[in-house]
Amino acid sequence: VGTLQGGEAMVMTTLIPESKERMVLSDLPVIDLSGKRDKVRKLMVKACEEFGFFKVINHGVPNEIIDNVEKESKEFFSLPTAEKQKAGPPNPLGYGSKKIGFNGDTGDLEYLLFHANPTSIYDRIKNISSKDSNRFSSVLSDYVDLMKELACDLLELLGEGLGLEDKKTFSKFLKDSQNDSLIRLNHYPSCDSDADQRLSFMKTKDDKSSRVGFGEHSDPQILTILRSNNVEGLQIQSPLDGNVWIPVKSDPSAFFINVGDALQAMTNGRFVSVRHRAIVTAQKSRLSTMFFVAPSLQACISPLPEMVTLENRLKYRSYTWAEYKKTMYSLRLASNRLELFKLD
Ligand code: GA4
Repeated sequence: VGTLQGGEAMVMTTLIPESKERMVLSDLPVIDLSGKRDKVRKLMVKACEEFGFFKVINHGVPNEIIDNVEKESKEFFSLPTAEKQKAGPPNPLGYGSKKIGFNGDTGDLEYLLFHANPTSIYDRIKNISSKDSNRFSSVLSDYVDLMKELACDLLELLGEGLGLEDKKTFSKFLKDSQNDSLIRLNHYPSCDSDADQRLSFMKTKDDKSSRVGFGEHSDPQILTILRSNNVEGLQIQSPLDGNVWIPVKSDPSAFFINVGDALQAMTNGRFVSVRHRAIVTAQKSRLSTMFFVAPSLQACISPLPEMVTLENRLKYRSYTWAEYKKTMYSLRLASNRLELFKLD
């Protein structure tokens, strides 16, 4: 993916033939945040409408903090299982391995999931004796602070880009001290385990031996900021054809942003909450960090009046974030939760 200076985004819609029948959309929007504000917000709105997904560069988050998070999470995941479990069972917050949610979903990963605030981070990791928990939690808290700042900027740019009367309409949810935002560290072990090696003689030429790290889903929150190490794995569902998965080239120096269900609802369907998944094919293990921007439990999510017109009638009913969470935890990972809030 090439990048242009000054807030240019390049949406290359080069179709690369994978086979005669299948075409793959290979490149996704890249937005240079050091560009002119007016241009940046227009490109962001376009990306959210077309893909529900974009990559940001020149984001201003210092490399040192990003590297610290990667180093600390690598160290954490290499600890003995009993130590990692001291972060608590995933109820849903805590340390989890293979199990996702409460309804039988599984994935080839282990993870840490916390509320994005210093006290809950520290409370979860303070008992991990073989790790300096003060350091681990301070690194994560620093990262969360920067993610909040970046998310506020992005949400305000989107508010402006949509021409909303109050540009803080979206960022207000995150500025609320009761916000339910989360931080998640995922570790996808590499694909070259002994078992894989032993099974390799059974593989056909077409079998690229990929495993599902985290199955397809959309994020329930407002916005997600993802960063991963230099290992591929993330795929987004093509907005043009639900059967096509677009591999996202890894870029450890960038952040990947995706629209969540709540932003789709508030924009009355103008922005799309993109379905995505993580695949494990690499010989190296993948580490990713996600910051999920969520409102407070009492917050009401409803289509903004500005987004409802005669041509684009009211699509979703209002809901509280608490109500949405209850619904999402009662369903499978791949369910289309927002459909249940759709008006006829
Ligand atoms: C998907 C996005 C976030 O990772 C997450 C996930 C959550 C979990 O792992 O506990 C969920 C999933 C996610 C959506 C449906 C429910 C809840 C697992 C699951 C089956 C933390 C989130 O908020 O929703």
